[in-house]
Amino acid sequence: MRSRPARRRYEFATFAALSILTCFSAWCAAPSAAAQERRDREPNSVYAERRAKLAAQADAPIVLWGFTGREESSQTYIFEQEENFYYLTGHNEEGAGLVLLPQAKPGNEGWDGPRELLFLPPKNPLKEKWNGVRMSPADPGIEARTGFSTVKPFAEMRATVERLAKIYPSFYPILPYEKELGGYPHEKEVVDWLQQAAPQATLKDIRAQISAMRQVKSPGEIAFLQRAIDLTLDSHLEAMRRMRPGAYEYQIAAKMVEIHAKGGSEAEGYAPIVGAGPNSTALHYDRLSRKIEDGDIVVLDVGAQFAGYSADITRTIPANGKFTPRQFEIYNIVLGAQNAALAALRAGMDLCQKGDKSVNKISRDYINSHGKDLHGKPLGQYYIHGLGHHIGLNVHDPGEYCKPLEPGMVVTMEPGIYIPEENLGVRIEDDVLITENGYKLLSERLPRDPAEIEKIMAQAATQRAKETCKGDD
Ligand SMILES: [Mn+2]
Repeated sequence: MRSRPARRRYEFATFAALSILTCFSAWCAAPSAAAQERRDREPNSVYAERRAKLAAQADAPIVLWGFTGREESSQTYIFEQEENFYYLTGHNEEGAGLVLLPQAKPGNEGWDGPRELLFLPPKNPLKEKWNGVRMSPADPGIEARTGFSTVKPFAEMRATVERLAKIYPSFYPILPYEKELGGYPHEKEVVDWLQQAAPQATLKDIRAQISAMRQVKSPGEIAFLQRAIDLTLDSHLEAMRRMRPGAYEYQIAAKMVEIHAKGGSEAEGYAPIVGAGPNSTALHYDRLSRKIEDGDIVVLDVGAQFAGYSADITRTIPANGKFTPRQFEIYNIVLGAQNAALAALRAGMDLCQKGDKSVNKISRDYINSHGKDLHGKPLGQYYIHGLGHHIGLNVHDPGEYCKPLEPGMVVTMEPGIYIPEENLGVRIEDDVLITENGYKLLSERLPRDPAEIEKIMAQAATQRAKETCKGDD
């Protein structure tokens, strides 16, 4: 699920305290690593290829900003780059800018400067004492490190745009969504700035072109997604083993987050959802405050992020290890709907609401033709969201639902039935790579079969009982 990621952060206070402490140590004199860089990223050549591919689709300069680092005032906020900017640069620090020129026209176009420019904030030793080391334009080897042959101080970005405005009648920023009132603040800020620097220029939107590229994943992106998914499968297996009446929802979530972090995940892909009993019917339930009761069904929608890429996995399990007959019935209808969609899934199909290519419709038809609610009505009315969405740098990556799926796309398959009247919600969510010949279930290792889930839970309960006995001796 999740429409926008609400990421869980480490405590800023601890982070700041550590920064201060390290400044008194020898590290302060000779800092070795940039604090914000990701542990893993793709090679610079991959980002450079993306920029070239994007620039080839534009007839005017593309002008983008990364996030400034002032996007959130929360004390637990840790910087994470604007996704489109990251996709094109692999740069994960605050206050950067990017200008990409279109392919040069034959003859003298009036510009003999570089065709790609990265702008970074200047070195600020005082700030670095608090926040750690950042890359800056004057750093030796900054070109090789960033993969840009031209790296300039951010303050020079405006003069560059002013010069370009004399040559090009238009620019390509990412325009704010019109449907949002005034647009997201970041996008609006860039556009305001651009209109001041180049008041005569026409602004065109580059969002669709970047979004289309982001939908088809590179081998490196697929590898990162698989890492995020593998950690998530580990945490879900552990949640199945630990689940029992008396535990609190947040305790289960905390264990899952710990497993992600231990395995190298830098953050959660989204705020964990662990919803027991009535909470199983709230799609994005995030209070996690309920003491799980005997007889509850528990929806666990929890996913790790690795190197910026988010898994999105949901399992639904019985709190006491055994589905009631009604829970079992509804679970199997959701599973049947997922299997029906998977059976038809391949390139060329889509996630549209309607149509004969829609795997979404296949899952909905299955749910409407199996089982009934307490009033004898079909269950489709309780399937209140779509079958799936793209995942990637955002857990809800860009992607048009009615566009045919292509090899290299990674989407979720997540039918669900939520019946508040019965305190019964079931969602099963897996992550799938579309391939040339069909699809690959990237989350296959995590059981979906209810008998298999009950077996894992029973084995863990036996083990727990043994350990309790030992403790008594
Ligand atoms: Mn999802």
